[in-house]
Amino acid sequence: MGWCCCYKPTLLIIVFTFFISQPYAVKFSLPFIWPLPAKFAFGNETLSVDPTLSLIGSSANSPILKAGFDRFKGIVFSNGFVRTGKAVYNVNKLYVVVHNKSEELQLGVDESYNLLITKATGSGKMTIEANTVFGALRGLETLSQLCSFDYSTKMVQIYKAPWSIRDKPRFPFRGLMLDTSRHYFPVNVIKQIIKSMSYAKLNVLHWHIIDEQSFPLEVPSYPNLWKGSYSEWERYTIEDAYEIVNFAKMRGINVMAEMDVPGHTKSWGIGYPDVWPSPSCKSPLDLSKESTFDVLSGIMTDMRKIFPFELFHLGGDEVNTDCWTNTSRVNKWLQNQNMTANDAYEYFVLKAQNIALSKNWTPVNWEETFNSFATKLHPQTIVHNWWSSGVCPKVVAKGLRCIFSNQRVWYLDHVDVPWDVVYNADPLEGIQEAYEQKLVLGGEVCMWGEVADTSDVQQTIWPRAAAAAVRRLVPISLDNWSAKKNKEAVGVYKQNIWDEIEKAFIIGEEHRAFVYREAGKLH
Ligand code: CP6
Repeated sequence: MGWCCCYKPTLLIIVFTFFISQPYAVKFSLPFIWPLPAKFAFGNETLSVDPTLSLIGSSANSPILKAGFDRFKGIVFSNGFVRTGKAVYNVNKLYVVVHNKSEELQLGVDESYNLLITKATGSGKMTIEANTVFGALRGLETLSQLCSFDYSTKMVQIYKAPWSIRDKPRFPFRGLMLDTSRHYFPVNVIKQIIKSMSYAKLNVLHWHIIDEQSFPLEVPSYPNLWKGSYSEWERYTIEDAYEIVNFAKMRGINVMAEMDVPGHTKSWGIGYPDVWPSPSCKSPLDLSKESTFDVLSGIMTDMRKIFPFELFHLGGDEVNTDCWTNTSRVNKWLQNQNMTANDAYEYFVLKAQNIALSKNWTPVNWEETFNSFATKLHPQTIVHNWWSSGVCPKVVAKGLRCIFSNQRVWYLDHVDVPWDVVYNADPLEGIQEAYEQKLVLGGEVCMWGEVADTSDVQQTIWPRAAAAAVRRLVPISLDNWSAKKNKEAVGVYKQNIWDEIEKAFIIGEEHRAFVYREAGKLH
């Protein structure tokens, strides 16, 4: 006999009702905004929000803002209850002021906003003031997290009003890396991931498109490259890529594409075997042929049309040069050039950098390039830490910019890294000087794809990616909110995320069934 039989059902109902009618925000004295804004103040009033809430202000005709507002309403009023004749609401207008009309999304775009929720601002008006439309989107995200549906009044309410919030991110680069080479993710799953990122105010999707295992992207200049995809149903067309970039931009998220060279490239040779040093030794790319660099240049020319973000990731990690020294033709070339294997690695990376620079891109490279030939890297290079601790302090000491992704704390594929460890990491660790701290653009959590597919990728990313997103706020040493309290707050945020996790799972399963069905036809 279970323990609950000892209790009268009425008692259970009373306890249950108490829980439902006491929203979290009332029970705890914490604003459940995730990540917490830079500055905020609140009162003790409850305001109700009209389901016919309208967007007003001179920026109300910006398509990005309008779409953002529609998404906001979809989330906040998702319960299906509509305005009734009798109900009186405290707030029926959202006034948005955007000072700068440019809607170009680049690194360092102003994402700050002020959010004011008070009866005193007019007749039931809320105000978001931002310098750019992307700041206004961040304000909408914060506002949506302050709205909750109250089951007793059947109204969407804002507790603890009036609210005054002034927010701006601590870092211009707050990334999530997705690897679509080890496992293919359908476009709609990538969109789910992008949606989830917007809830945590992450602003860069680092798309590790290609690797050894598969080459899923269409490249018109070299149309056989995507022969290296897993199947014709596990590919991204140019249109798919545009769609992803645009979907992200509507949410204030940049897409940083990666072409990881010269290692991690075996899949290139399925369409163009000439890029392999030999049919039995397939990576790194054959640097002895000029045609190899024509392929690089062709890929970059085509990608440049799709990816407007000024940063382009050239990889450069884990290069094993054995195929160069062990292939006699390539080895002979090295000797003629008077190059050691390390010289050759440097030669390749710098040549790839120059191609990227000629296409008006800022090169990003994994840390091995810095560890091997720091002073030779182009001064605009952004070094991406992953392997060891203390890399960013060395990078900024040399005057270069850095992105923090220490694998011990921010590699999401390491499923044994717990929430607290992700939460407590800080990109500025070990860097004291303000002018050096400025060179750390931010951080990125990495979701490597060997061990995750559509059925579990979202569950592996969240909620730990949201824990890293908190570092947009303050360094841990100045954090007024204990990790424990913030953990309670993540529960609210997870409701949004769970929806997207579930959708991504269903889309993935449908796509898998589709691929099996289509592939079945072939046999
Ligand atoms: N693929 C690529 C990977 C990794 C890297 N680059 C990787 C290495 C070690 C770990 C996790 C991921 N799978 N292209 C390193 C940047 Cl532990």
